[in-house]
Amino acid sequence: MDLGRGLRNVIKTLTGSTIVDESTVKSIVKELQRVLISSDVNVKIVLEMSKRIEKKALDKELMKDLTVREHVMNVVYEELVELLGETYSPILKPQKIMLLGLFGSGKTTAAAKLAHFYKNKGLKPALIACDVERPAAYDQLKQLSEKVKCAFYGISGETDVKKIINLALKTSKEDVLILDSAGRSAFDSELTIELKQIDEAFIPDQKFLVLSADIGQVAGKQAEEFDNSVGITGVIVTKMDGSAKGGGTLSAVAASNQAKVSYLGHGEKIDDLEIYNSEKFVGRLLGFPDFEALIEKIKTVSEEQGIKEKAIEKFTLEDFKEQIKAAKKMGPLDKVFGMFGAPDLPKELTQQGEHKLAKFEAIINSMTPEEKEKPELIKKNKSRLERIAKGSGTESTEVRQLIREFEKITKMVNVFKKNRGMRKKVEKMMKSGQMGNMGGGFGGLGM
Ligand SMILES: Nc1nc2c(ncn2[C@@H]2O[C@H](COP(=O)(O)OP(=O)(O)O)[C@@H](O)[C@H]2O)c(=O)[nH]1
Ligand SMILES: [Mg+2]
Repeated sequence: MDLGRGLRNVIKTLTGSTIVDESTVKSIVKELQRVLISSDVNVKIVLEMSKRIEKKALDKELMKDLTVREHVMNVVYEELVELLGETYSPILKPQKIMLLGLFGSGKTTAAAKLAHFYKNKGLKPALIACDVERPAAYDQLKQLSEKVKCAFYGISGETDVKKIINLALKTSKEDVLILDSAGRSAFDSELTIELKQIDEAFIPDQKFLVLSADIGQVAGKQAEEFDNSVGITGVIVTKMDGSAKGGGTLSAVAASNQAKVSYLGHGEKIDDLEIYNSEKFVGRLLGFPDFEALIEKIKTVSEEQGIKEKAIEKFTLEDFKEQIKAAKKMGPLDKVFGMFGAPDLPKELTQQGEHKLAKFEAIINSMTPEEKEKPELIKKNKSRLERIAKGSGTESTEVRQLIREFEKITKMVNVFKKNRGMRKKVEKMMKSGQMGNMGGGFGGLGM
């Protein structure tokens, strides 16, 4: 199953390129469509996603430190995660788990796999046989419990699920109780009644719907039906080993919005279970083994970029307020700014007493977020001026004065920002600890 070869070849052509050009993006999208449609993903969904990928790949700004190839792959990845669902984090504490699903979907096998999984995580699992429809079900689960080497609860021949559950709840001492229920060949009211009985008697923390990967798009409807009957908290997709259609099942589950794909089963053995991981799955679907590493890199770069972008943001009144707060702790402002080599600071500001600074802070607190962003709104508007003055217990002349001073500061900050030499000097001082507690205070100045 190498669905992604075509896609890999197109993406390869991007190595070394420095711009994202339309024709390459188009051919990537075309290959991706082929991959997804042959994985039985709904055609309409694929076409919608294609449009989004094209637009995002061309519009989104290229992150610094990422190659064009990585940029495009990231866009594709984000959309595929949207399509196929996010990575699942299993709950690793004592709990009661109920498995539900139609005949042959892999419930009983999944019950044993989960028991094995939790056992490996250091918890004590137990299996409870509540498939009262098929006589052989009891033996099947009992044998599996021997393989896992875990506790087993059941009453051979019993048809009342409540009796079995009561026995298990009374006598078990294990941490993770995993209940296997009966299926049907199709969803019906009889099954609903039985599932509700189990739900009420067992009171599970988690209800996993077990679906076979080969059912494809029908998975969405099943997720809905089971969710409407007793509610589901997650989905286990089994038989991922035998079919190329896993994408169809996963995307249908994600699109149904009922619950997340939690685990994937890929074989008949008890250790053929994995936690659903979107990086891994998408990488495998597309045939990119290095996908996880790429996503890690992108996460790091975008975090750094986030910090950088914040640093060059516009200096706002909110920042100004933070500066005032910091200044109150630091002492006379002129001294502080003097150290930066900025002697031309407005005298009115540097000589403000503490009282004045406190007033300024109160004034800024009385502004709306929009006013803080655009103080020019206040300057020309008498009712705003008065409202802020009243709110902060000041005069409108004082509000005006604050805005004037803020404007002066903004100008100064802009000059400062442009002066790389000065910035370097400050950074060095901050690093060497000479500025001590001032570091935090001046971060917000956008330096
Ligand atoms: N290849 C493969 N077979 C599986 C997987 N899970 C279950 N099976 C097989 O599918 C059949 C039905 O599984 P079972 O657990 O009894 O389904 P149930 O009726 O829902 O309890 C059995 O033959 C299992 O061995 C899987 O992940 N991969
Ligand atoms: Mg079964």
